[in-house]
Amino acid sequence: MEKNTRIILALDVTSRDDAMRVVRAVKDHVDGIKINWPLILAAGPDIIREMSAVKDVICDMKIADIPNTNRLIVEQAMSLGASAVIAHGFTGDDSVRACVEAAKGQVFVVTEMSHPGGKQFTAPLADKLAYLAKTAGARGIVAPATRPERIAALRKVIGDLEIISPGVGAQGGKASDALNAGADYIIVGRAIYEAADPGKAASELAAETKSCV
Ligand code: NUP
Repeated sequence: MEKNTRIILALDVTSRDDAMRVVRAVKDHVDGIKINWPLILAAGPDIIREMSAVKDVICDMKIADIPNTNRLIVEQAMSLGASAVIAHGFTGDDSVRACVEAAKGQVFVVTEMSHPGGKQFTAPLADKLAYLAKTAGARGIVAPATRPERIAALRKVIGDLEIISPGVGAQGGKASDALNAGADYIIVGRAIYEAADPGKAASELAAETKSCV
């Protein structure tokens, strides 16, 4: 994935037409597109292939199953053109390793989730989940822009693995805080695709990210 604006678009719209409209407007201001269940269920899995022709696609299926099922899911996502997938780590070392093997390393492991409920169960385990990502050979972790101090702490656990960080905008996090705390990319959904002018929203955000370290 290019590292230019360091913005990954969370394309959580629920029709192919909306997806196309938003991507057309913002493609010059984002480095990648994250696709989650709402769009996959609304538009069908081929949307992964279609979007991967425009930008690198991260499939955010939050894969959380036994190793064999994880492997099957990842193989399908990668064969549709995904560049990387997002998996949960609480399923354990073997399940994460199955994803890593099937994705040839291109896995981001969820650590502490960005929403308030993320503090309940994921926060107490986040350091262990980050360590698991590192030891299992993942590409990186997902860490909360809503709590930049946690990005900095998790960075210490993972060294030079990548951090992608959701929670900017609609969830209250600030792009520059997340990047300055050590995130490689921010993930932004509603603040872009719900804006009256998504292209303008993305370009303004890009001006902010470009001023970061
Ligand atoms: O901890 C997480 N928080 C989070 O918001 C892990 C995620 N993968 N996400 C995803 O990031 C969420 O599912 C959504 O697709 C995106 C954030 O969207 P928004 O809050 O910017 O609209």
